[in-house]
Amino acid sequence: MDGAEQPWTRSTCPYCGVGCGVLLRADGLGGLEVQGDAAHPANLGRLCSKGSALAETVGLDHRLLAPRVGGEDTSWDAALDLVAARYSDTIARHGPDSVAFYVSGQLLTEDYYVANKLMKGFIGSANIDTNSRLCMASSVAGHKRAFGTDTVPGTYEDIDEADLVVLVGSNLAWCHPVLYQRLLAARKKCGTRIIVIDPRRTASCDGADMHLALEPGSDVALFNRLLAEIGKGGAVDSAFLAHTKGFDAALEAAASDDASVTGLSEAQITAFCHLWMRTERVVTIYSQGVNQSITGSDKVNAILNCHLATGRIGKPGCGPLSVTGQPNAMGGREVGGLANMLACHLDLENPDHRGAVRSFWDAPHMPDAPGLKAVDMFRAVGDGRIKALWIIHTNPAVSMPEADAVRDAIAGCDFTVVSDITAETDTARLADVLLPACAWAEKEGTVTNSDRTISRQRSVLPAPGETRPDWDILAEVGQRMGFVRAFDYGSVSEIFREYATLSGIAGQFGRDFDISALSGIDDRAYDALEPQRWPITATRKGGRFFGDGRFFHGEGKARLLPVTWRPPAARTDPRFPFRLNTGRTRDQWHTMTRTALSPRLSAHLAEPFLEIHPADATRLEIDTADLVTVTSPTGRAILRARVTDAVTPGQVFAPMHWTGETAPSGRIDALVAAVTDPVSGQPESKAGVVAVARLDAAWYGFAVSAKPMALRADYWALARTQAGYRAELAGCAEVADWEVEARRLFAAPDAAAAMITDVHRGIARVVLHEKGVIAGVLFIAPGPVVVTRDYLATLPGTEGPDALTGRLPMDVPNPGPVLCSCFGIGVNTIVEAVETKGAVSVEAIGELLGAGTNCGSCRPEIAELLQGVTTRAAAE
Ligand SMILES: Nc1nc2c(c(=O)[nH]1)N[C@H]1C(S)=C(S)[C@@H](COP(=O)(O)OP(=O)(O)OC[C@H]3O[C@@H](n4cnc5c(=O)[nH]c(N)nc54)[C@H](O)[C@@H]3O)O[C@H]1N2
Ligand SMILES: Nc1nc2c(c(=O)[nH]1)N[C@H]1C(S)=C(S)[C@@H](COP(=O)(O)OP(=O)(O)OC[C@H]3O[C@@H](n4cnc5c(=O)[nH]c(N)nc54)[C@H](O)[C@@H]3O)O[C@H]1N2
Ligand code: SF4
Ligand SMILES: [Mo]
Repeated sequence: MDGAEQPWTRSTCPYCGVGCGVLLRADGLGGLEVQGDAAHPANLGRLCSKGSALAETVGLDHRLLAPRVGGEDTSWDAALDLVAARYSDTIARHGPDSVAFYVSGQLLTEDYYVANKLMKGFIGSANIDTNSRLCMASSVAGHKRAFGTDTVPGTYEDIDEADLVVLVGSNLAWCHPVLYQRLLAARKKCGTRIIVIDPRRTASCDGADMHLALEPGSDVALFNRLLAEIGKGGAVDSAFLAHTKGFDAALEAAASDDASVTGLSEAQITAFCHLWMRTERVVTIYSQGVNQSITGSDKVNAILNCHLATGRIGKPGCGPLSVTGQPNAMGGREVGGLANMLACHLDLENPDHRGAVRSFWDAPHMPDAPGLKAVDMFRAVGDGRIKALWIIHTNPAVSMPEADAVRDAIAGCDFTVVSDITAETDTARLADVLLPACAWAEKEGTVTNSDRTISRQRSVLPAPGETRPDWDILAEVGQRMGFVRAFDYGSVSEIFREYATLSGIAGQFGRDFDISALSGIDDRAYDALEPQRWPITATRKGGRFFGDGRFFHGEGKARLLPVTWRPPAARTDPRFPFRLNTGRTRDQWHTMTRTALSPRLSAHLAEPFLEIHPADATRLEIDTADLVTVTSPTGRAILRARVTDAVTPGQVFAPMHWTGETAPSGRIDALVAAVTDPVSGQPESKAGVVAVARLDAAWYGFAVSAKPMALRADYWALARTQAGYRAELAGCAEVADWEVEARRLFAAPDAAAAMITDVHRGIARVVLHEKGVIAGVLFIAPGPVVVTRDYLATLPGTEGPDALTGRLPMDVPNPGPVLCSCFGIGVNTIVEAVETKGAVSVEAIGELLGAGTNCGSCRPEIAELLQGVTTRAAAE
């Protein structure tokens, strides 16, 4: 097959909630070509570093290709019969609430619909919850309290048209990079002001007009001050207020709150309030710094209060915009994936809604009370109330708070099923039954992004091995449990039609989510479905909500809510003196099962780290690149120290990505307490408390190899490279013989060894050659290993004459750590361009080197580097 002659297929990126359109083409060799889709309204052709590297993540070597029971490959029939029998049997003996599904905002809408129908309609329990509980639950709760429904009012075009964009608890530059680039483009064109509200300085602060580094968890107090000022300062829109209730009570609560808990100066607070009030067209974008808090729902309502009081909602360039994290977080909300909702924004606890869904599904029994929310669900797994658990498309043994306890709970569950694309995850390793799912480019369906745009995912690669789409696996189990007719789906489009029809019933109840105009689409029209924003009815298509003042509470009015600040659940004390903040890095996706396959993406930040302020580091005698132990009341981690004033004293930040597969001591959720917002049930993943100390390591190591390594050390972190693998290591006990250890590590007992050792200085270097080329290189030092890592990483598979020196030959320039992952351009190359070639702007560097000109995700970092270099030059 000649790849070049294949037509491009339009699909959607499987990562973040921006929902970028991609063009895909199979290369005929099992691989994929990927481009941005210029015709998709979310990205107009742009992709970020993760989207650009998608082709590097579709290989099959890590894939789960057949069902497994008890670790042995088996047939689909055997595996599905077992799952159905164990579920039916458990329900018969212990009732429907003794079983559960834990699913994901990365499932396609059709997968999600089937899972929800099976649990709520046919098993008769509401024990289906999703990782969106860790992500969007507070926004859902806030929206429902304010609007009467879970609606995102605005659109991405509002970002283009706004005069002020406020980012609250959102590192948009790294987590929604294409939207961030869109914001920067708007700023370039019309001077949009940007305010970032985040306890730490992030890449999103680069170029912002104001960064308010507020105390963690104090957002309610800040927005309450804003509301109080709005009340005083005449920014109230009285005509719009007629469409709302609760203004006086909300204002009274706001006025009683104390903005000093934000830790911001009066001048900062006043400047923020004035800019916000003076600017009519303001969009407030918020994300996990808002949602992942025990006051997450209140934070959301404090923000919504300000938009409602000023009528800045549902109009061009105005409004609150909760950006969704996962590609189908929004679709999951629409389809009723959370334990307290029904499909199409219908309410589980409303008897009319329940009755309508039940008769539509012809369901035997429907639960009338919400099921267990994620944290409670895993507690129930732990104490034996849940006896059968099916985990689909998520990795809770890593991503749930108190992850060690969750891991133990899953391991101890009577019967655990995991559907995944790989068996190599912390969760999959605990499963009794492992079901192989088709991956992103192999399956069909729809997703909804942050601005309600529904897009198609389309398959371009054949389903490898025995893999099947998630909806198909779920429907098969439903049928084998005896619900033959309800789950007799022949295709994904059939599920979509059923769902669209149900949304029409929701529409008759006056719900916002109505796509009933699509209920009759045939397979061809479904195949050709263009990206479009809901609602999609005979009379209405897309657009904004609420500009007309019509809301979804009883009398059609919105609610302003009286809220007041509460501190995070955990308090720092002398035993745990630091506030632990957690979040994301630019080039990794969650638990790294896909992005870590890409050498390019792995080059950005290759191991788990802890950002700590220089003052704290000095006090604790921690140097940059030291390893530190981080201890909380629930767990312990070892991380690499990154000494930086991006965090304020007393606060530390760690990424969420590393796992038992990539860095077992870096599982940060082991340290996060499972405390939740009482309204939304969302855990407080951003405000733990920890102690930090320098690790008393006997040795530090750095290794590169052609094949996977047999890593065994107190600390290790593994990453892919173009030539194979690289690993950071450290141990607290002396090692007697480094050659023996290297042979074990690289599984190369007969390799030829070249070595340098200096026992007194604690230095060892071992290079192993097999068949004349390097199989592995191990460098050991008493402290953090100083070596040109990027050079060493190129050596496996080469003759590598200079390997023992660890230094580049004189004629090879050292590019330094990779900053631009699209073009693989390192820090040193950029610095050189600034210092010797006069490239003094991000644009000039782009013209000279290409860096930052593809996805743009690294532009904030280039700007920061540039500033550092030019400041240094000025000082010299
Ligand atoms: N590269 C990358 N992109 C992603 C993902 C990924 O894994 N990798 N995941 C996707 C998903 S599912 C999600 S949910 C989104 C998340 O996207 P974001 O929410 O933007 O990302 P986070 O890094 O989790 O957190 C955002 C910021 O909240 C700040 N914060 C912490 N506490 C507070 C507080 O009390 N108040 C305020 N105002 N801010 C606070 C943190 O310092 C952090 O910078 O990203 C999506 N995009
Ligand atoms: N400390 C801390 N913890 C957090 C957060 C935080 O900010 N801080 N953020 C939270 C948030 S917002 C989120 S969204 C969660 C995310 O956390 P998770 O959902 O646990 O993380 P993922 O790595 O996205 O897990 C997806 C799994 O699905 C598998 N998979 C991929 N494609 C398919 C498919 O097509 N079908 C099936 N069946 N499986 C597939 C992947 O291999 C992977 O194992 O983490 C939460 N945890
Ligand atoms: S911004 Fe990046 S990760 Fe998000 S959808 Fe677009 S290409 Fe994918
Ligand atoms: Mo998320």
